[in-house]
Amino acid sequence: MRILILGGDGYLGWPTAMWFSQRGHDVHVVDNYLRRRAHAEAGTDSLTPILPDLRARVAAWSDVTGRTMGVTEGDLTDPAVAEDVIGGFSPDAIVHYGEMPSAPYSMKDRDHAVFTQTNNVVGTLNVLWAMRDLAPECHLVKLGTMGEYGTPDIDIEEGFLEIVHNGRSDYLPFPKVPGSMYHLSKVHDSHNIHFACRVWGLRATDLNQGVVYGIQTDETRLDDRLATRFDYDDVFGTALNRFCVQAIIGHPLTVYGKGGQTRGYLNIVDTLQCVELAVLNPADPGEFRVFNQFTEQFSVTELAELVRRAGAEHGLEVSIESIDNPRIELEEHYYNAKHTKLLDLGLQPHLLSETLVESMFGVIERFKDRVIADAILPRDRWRPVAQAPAG
Ligand code: NAD
Ligand code: USQ
Repeated sequence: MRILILGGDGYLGWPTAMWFSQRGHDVHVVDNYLRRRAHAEAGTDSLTPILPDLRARVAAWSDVTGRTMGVTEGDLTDPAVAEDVIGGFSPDAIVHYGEMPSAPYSMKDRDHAVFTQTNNVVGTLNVLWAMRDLAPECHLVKLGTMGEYGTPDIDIEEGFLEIVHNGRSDYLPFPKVPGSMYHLSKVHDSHNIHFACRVWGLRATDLNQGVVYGIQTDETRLDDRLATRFDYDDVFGTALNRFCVQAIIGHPLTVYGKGGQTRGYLNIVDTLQCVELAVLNPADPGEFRVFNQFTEQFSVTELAELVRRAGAEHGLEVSIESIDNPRIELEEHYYNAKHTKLLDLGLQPHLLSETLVESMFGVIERFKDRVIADAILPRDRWRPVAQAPAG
């Protein structure tokens, strides 16, 4: 198949591009290096050293495997970029990772919030219009997030919910009550994509993905030059990845508030499997499918305890510290989200274990001299100054 990977320079996009290329697909990657620029501006960096740009990465990929990929360095918010690449490459499937993915980044201040929503919503609109006019048969596989649903006090369904109201019933999108300006951008995307399917007959799968952890995939292991980025800082690092780095450098694990915040999680190798399952089993024309993409749910405290146990196995003394929550979110809540559709398609989950965490420790230890310790503790608070706790 001809597969276009938007955001192909990112944590998930680069391993996905290699995964499909290794399996004989014709792959083209697009990125504008937003993630790299955001790190440069903040004085942070990936723990794993990565090659300077996509051209260098693709050259290394060719060197190691004899396979190649097309590259476009461009911004999806520019309609000409979306049109040129979608019209020129004529993809069978578009895997769309190309957005700003961080909740803390989107909540820093007004400018970051406006940028996040503009970047994500406009980029996706440009993709939808280019698909409508230039590739109407193509299947869009869009990375959304479990955070679109928020933490409602009822079970979370996979995208849609049967609602009975005043004696009538309908099958409608599940209510979305997200927890950040970033997560909101994904809700806006979902509505726009659903609209494009209903009105123009496009086909799309919205992957409501949980929090991803892990560093290595079969392809990154082939050669150090094929490594994907791995972030542990307060803005772009995600919970388990951060905790693993903290354990290795002897920093107390930073549980925000009471630690009862519960989310769906999955291994990066399962992201690749899920995306492949979605691509190989496309939605029908006019269909907007939603899959909840995670394998297990954990509270933050459960994750921290697991990392502490894995640390003990590894000879590390790991402490856990509850710190003032920089975010505004429920710290104790009900959470039960369905996630059967990808299992029905054949997903074989790689579940979280102390052994897996120890294998992450092994990679992190190799690069621990690169850790920027100042970037561990949260530097921004979401609460407006007027609402900050006294003292
Ligand atoms: P990432 O930042 O590493 O990857 C996104 C890539 O898209 C970056 O390389 C960035 O430069 C590029 N990009 C952003 N805006 C662009 C634009 N306007 N034009 C072209 N390229 C652009 O993030 P990631 O962790 O790999 O996440 C990938 C996708 O998956 C994101 O959409 C994110 O919201 C979603 N997601 C991630 C996780 C996770 O835990 N990592 C969980 C759920 C969903
Ligand atoms: N948390 C801590 N300590 C930390 C870091 C995080 O307690 O050091 C807590 C957060 O407060 C939150 C939970 O852990 O309650 C998850 O935070 P996170 O930073 O790991 O994940 P999140 O902000 O939700 O965002 C990440 C990705 C995003 C994706 C989302 C999936 O950055 O792209 O959309 O996971 S989900 O969480 O399902 O919405």
